[in-house]
This record gives sequence, C-alpha cells and structure tokens, in this order.
Amino acid sequence: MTEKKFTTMEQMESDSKILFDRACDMCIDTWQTRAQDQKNHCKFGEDGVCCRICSMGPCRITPKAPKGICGADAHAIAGRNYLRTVVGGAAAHSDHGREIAHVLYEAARNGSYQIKDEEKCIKVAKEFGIETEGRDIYDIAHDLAYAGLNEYGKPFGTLKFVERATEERQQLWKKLGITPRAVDRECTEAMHMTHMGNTADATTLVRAANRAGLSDGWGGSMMGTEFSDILFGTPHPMETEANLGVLSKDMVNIVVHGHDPAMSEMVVITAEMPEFVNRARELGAKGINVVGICCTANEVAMRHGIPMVGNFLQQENAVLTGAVEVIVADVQCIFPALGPLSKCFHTKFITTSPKARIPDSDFIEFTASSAEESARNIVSIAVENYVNRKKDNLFIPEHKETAVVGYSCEAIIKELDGVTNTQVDLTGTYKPLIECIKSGVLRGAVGVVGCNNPRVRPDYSHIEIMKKMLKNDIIVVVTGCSAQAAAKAGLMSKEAKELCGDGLKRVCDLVGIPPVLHMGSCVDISRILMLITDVAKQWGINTTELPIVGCAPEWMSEKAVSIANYVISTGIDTYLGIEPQVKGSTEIMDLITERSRQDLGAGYIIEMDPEKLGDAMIAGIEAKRDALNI
Ligand code: SF4
Ligand code: MSK
Repeated sequence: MTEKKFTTMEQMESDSKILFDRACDMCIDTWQTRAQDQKNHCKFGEDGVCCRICSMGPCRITPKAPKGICGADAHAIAGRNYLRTVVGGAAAHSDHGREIAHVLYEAARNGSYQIKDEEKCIKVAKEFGIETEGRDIYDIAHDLAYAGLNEYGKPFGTLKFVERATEERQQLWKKLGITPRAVDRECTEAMHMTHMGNTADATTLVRAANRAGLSDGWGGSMMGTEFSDILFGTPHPMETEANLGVLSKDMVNIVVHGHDPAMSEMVVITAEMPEFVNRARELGAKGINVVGICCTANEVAMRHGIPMVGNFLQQENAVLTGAVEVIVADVQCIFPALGPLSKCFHTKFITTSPKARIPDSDFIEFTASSAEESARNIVSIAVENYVNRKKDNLFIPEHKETAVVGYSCEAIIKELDGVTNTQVDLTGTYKPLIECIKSGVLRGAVGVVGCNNPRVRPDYSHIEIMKKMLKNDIIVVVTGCSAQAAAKAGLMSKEAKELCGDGLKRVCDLVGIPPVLHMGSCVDISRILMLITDVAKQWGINTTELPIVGCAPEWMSEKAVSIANYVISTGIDTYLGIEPQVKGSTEIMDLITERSRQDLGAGYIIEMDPEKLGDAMIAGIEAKRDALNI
C-alpha cells in the first residue's frame, strides 16, 4: 500500500497565493490587503481600555489618565468591554437556537420541515416534562418548541438544560451566583450592568460573563443543537471531501455559507430535484454541486456528506476561483467584502436573513413558511447563471482531502459499542473510552475549536497543534472552522491514524474512527459539553479532574469568547492562541486565568506560540493524570 500524502500547509498557501494574485491583478481587495491596511491596531482597543459607553467619552486609560471622566478605572472599563463581548457571542448563538426553535414550532407532516429524529424529540420533550404517551409527534414537537422558546424569556427559575450538568457544577454555579436564568435575561441584564454608571467591580463583571456564557452553552446553543437534530437528523459518520478542490469545473456550484441549517438543508434538498438537475444539464452543466463554508459547511456535511469548500478565511477564495454561480449566506461570519467581490465575477451573492443584510447582495428572505419557495428561487438563480461563467477564467485549486464527519455523542457511543467486551456490559456508555484513558492507551482528549485569524498564519496553529496531540496519543474532537482546517489537512480521514502515537493508532484501528472526530458547528460545542459531562459522570469524578482540555488557537469572534466562558465554567481549562482584549487590566487578566482556576477549577491559558501552546496543553493533561494517579 502506498503511503498517503497529506496536503501540506505550503500547498494550501500556494493555492491561496495564486487566488490572491488573481485578486491583485483585477484590483480587488481581499482580507490579506485589508489586514495589511489595518495592521497598526489601536493599542487601547487591544488592551480593552477604551470606553465609549457614554458621550462624555470616549475615555482611554493611560498612566497619565488612569480614570475615565466618571471615575471608571482600567478594570471597570476592560471588564465591561469583556462582558459586552461575551454578550455579543451569547446573543448570536442563542438567537440561532431561537430561530431553530421557531422552525421546530412550524414543523408539520405536510409542511416544509418535518421531524427526522422522533426518538430525540420524545427524549428531550420528557426532559421538559411534556406528556409524550400516545401523542402525535408533531404535537409533542410543537409543545417542545414552545417550551424551548420560553427558556429565552421565562420570568423565574433557571435554564432547564442546566439539570444535565454534573451535580458538582450545578452546586458551584449556584454558590457563585452564575446559574443561567432565562437566555434573554442574561444578555439584557449584562447590557444593563455595563451601562454608564452601573457595575464597576471587576469580579462581578467577570461572573456575569461566566453566567452569560453558560446561558449560551447550556441554553441557546444546546437548544440549537438538539432542535436541529430533531428536525434534520442526529448526525452519524459519513464521508465527505474538503478544500477548494471540491468546486467543480463543469457543474453548477452553489456555496452555502453561515450557520443556520434551516436554509442550507432546504437548498441541498432542492438542488437534488430532477427539474433543477435537468435544467442544469440543458444549459451544459453536468449537474449541481452544493458545497459549504464555515459552520454551515459542518451542518450539511454531517447530515448529507456535502463537501466543505473551506473555512472562514477561505470565503473570498471560493469566489475568486470564478467557478461559483451562487454564494448564499444566512447569519454570522459573512464578509461584507463578498458584495463587491462577487460583482467582479458572474457570482450572485444572496443573503437570506433580515439579521444580516449586506450591501451588494440580493436578498431572498428565508422563513419557515417561505423556505421551499426561497430555496427554489436560489437554486434556479444559480442554474440559470451557469451560462454566464467565464470558462477561460477559472482557477480551481486541485487540492482536496477526504474526511469522515458527523460524530455526535450518540454516534460516538454507537462506535464504542461496536468494540465493547461482552463479559462486562459496557454498551451505551463511554466506559471503553474511559478505560483507554485510565490505562494510558490514550493520554487524554482535546477539543480544538473556533475560527482562523489573519493575526496569525491561518490554519497553521489548528493543524500543527492537532498533529502534536495525535503524536502524543491525545484524541481530538473538533467543531467550527477548526474542523475544516483539520479536514483540509486530511486529519479527519481514517488514514490520519498514521500520524498518531501507538496508543491512539490502536484505538483508531479497533474502533474504525479517524483520530480527529468531527462534532459539528460552533453551536455543537454543546455536544462537547455533554460528552465531557457524561464521561465525568460515568467515571465518577468531577469535570475539572478529567485529562481533557479545550483550545481555540486562532479565535476571532465574540462567540468564541462566550464559548470560552461556558467551557471554563464547565470545569475545562481553555488554551487560547490569541489574547483576549483585556490586557490593560491586571485584575481582569487575573480573574480569567488564576482566579478562575481557584473559583471554577479551570481558566484560560494564553500563549501565542503554537508550539508552546501545544506543549502547555500536553503538560496540563499530564498534570491531571498525575492528580488522578493514572
Ligand atoms: Fe468615560 Fe465613564 Fe463615559 Fe466610559 S462611562 S466613556 S469611562 S465617562
Ligand atoms: S463559523 S465563529 S469563523 S469557527 Fe462558526 Fe468559523 Fe469562528 Fe465563524
């Protein structure tokens, strides 16, 4: 058997360079040129000590001016900015979850959206105390969606999914006053707290950030994941491909971009309809090729095997190939630059959400009731646009890799069931995984998540850190744009076991899995929360004791800061390769690192050098093993 050659960073960067040069030749700007223009970042902004909360300011903290006009110091200002960042992320994730809950509410047997996972619908409905016996599944789903929507604004009590956490976490959150109540309440209250003339105490601001983050992870995001599974199916492993090479030179290419699967699912299904495929053929194309970018790529890859054309910083590259008929986006992580860029090609840039209106895009609103019609419209525009493609002006890089995607918690347990020892009944549990960790066959696990970022060499930290983990027998789970970085480098292929230490390689062989497990989109970090929680419960230890860490090596989004807050609050150390913008306050820095470890048992570890960051993660895992005496 010939040894597999994995796509290298240099090969990917060489493809990007060709596309970048194409842009320069056409006098089009891209993120590379704009990052160059913006490279002298505002120091006050970077350090988090610019306050523009009221019009007496903006006030900027310097040694000569240590307080704003109202008397707010660096700690109050950096703390307020930090909390507002978390709220931005928590609101975005949670509102995504709310949209899905509305779609679930509208689901009907003869409607645009149906229930795909009845078992999960019944299971989650029971958690909410909804009567399920002898009832129509759509009535149950309707009640569940209503109960879920109520989680956003209920006047009393705390979030239902908090009851899924370990008893130790629930008690600690109660003690610290960070148990999330209604999702909207946490976001609104945090905005109120940070209004001019309110909270100036650093600890209170960071605690509110923990609570707002928890309302995302154990609230909005978790509902987003669970309700998406109910509507579109709980993911199970399937093969796909990744990188720009998945674009087709002789098919109609539709790129789905953004986050909410309600839009992308419908586009995928519509693009398979014979009437559109036949029309594409009439116009000279071989068919229709739907591919994904950012988290939408994760959503449709793990449920339909749709190829991933790339991650966040690759969105312009996809258009620059000249091979995209339509790029259609719903919410979050969409460059406004796609508007003017698409105008330089035949590409139609379509936006679908009133929450993300972008100049130079065509707006086709997507709602549960108009979904079919909107999807037909979008696919039709793409097909009819094929004849406008300039076939002599294409550059589709050839690199692509295969990847196995779709390891939901249910799928992981199912895979583990396939290898359980029948003498002891370990079916339906993580116990085989726990045994592998206890025995040292696996040293531990890492969740690598989040965006890529022009501040660093894009994708490099993701890929190099993952490779380092694999070599050291540490299994990796991924979500978001980290997943696409892994997929592009071949790390989600089963052949990637060749990059692993002996222990992890053996596990991959035995279970038949790749060493990097794809768990979905950014909201699906809630799957990682459940994985960690159930492993801790079945092991009989606290989450803080697990030899498991989180890592966001190239994060850029407010959502990532919200995620980091719920991950550390769940007891998992989080390693960051980009500094949070709070450096101007020693107190806030201490609160999110050392003090967080004292109070929550986990905090941030910040290190910009990916080599050192990886070493620190391994050291962190080994220290947890030592403490457990394993
Ligand atoms: Fe300046 Fe205080 Fe107003 Fe902020 S709230 S801008 S520190 S006066
Ligand atoms: S899409 S939040 S760039 S991971 Fe979820 Fe990627 Fe980060 Fe957006």
